[in-house]
Amino acid sequence: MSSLKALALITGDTGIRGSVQFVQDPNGATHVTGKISGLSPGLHGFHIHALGDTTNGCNSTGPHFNPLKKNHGAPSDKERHAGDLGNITAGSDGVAEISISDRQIPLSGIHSILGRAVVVHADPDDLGKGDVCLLCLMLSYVAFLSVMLVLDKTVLYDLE
Ligand SMILES: [Cu+2]
Ligand SMILES: [Zn+2]
Repeated sequence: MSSLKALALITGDTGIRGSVQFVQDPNGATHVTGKISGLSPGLHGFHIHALGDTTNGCNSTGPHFNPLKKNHGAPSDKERHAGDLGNITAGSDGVAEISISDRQIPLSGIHSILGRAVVVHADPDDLGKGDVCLLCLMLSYVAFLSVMLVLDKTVLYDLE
């Protein structure tokens, strides 16, 4: 079996740039690795949103990808959206290194994330522990500060 691979190249208005690679193992886990620079130091919510429409910033990418109709949570929670990848952390240099392995974001099949949006938020994700309104506020507030890329504009190919 070969692995599926997708690459998201991220550029933003304010000097934010980076790349995020998604590689799906034949056993089903998807490994997410990459580096994004130009962020403010600290935590940034990192999600797969349902829609690949980035014409109106974060707002047009819809809610978190949630094919199983669950509640928002942390990546390690049983109750979570498939798109809930938690937070990435930028150091004092504004660089976030990403290294995530997750079983709910396949690149193939009926719950595939291909064609959806990768969103890096300006603000931290409360991981479902806080107030729901705070999360909504966070999502709308970050619309024009978010960085995202639609996976179907990227390369999908087989690794031998
Ligand atoms: Cu999000
Ligand atoms: Zn969520």
